[in-house]
Amino acid sequence: MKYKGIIFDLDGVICSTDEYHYLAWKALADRLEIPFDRERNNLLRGVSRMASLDIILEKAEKTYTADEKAAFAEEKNDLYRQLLRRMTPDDLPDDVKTALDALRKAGLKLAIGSSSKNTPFILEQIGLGSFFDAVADGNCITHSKPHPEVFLKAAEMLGLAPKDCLVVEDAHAGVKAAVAGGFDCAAVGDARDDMRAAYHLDRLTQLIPVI
Ligand code: B16
Ligand code: MG
Repeated sequence: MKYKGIIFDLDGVICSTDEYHYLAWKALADRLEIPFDRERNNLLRGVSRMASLDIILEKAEKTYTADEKAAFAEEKNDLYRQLLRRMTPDDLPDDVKTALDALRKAGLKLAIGSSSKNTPFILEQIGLGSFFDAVADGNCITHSKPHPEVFLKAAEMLGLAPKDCLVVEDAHAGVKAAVAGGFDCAAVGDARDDMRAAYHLDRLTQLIPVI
């Protein structure tokens, strides 16, 4: 086999929480009368909560204090978590489930590498709370993507070198992070055509012939 482990991004790769991020940021931006649409939302993929807020506030007409910004981030996260509460194992797409089961059966170690501090909650909601061999997330890093820290941490938790792991990402910031860390990357979704990725996939089951 070409790889010993696969590190999956969470939002936008394993499940569609990216839509919930959009709805929660959109509600905040509307309240503050700041222009925000799906195109700008794509800039937030893989980027930490506070860095995402800074990108949104670039379009604001006034500047905000650190305390105001902390309150905005909390307001967005509260709304986002209300939306996450609706998720169930039915929100795990069939194609993702089939791919995860086939890759595990093939003997690969499987990990999550996500910028999200809500990762443990999301994995519980979709029935994958104890599925992965390692989970590196926003709670255990100091630099968010495009810094490679989260993927390096996941590889270390798996006991594997970056060259033996494939990263699966939907964000340009995530593809950049993977390549910076010395990983091959399979790009899906919004980042599918990112030229820095080694593979460009429409569905996760397309990983099976790649490995
Ligand atoms: P939270 P990923 C990222 O997750 C999201 O893509 C990004 O939009 C979000 O701002 C970030 O997590 C932080 O999420 O507010 O839940 O800590 O794509 O790296 O799995
Ligand atoms: Mg993502």
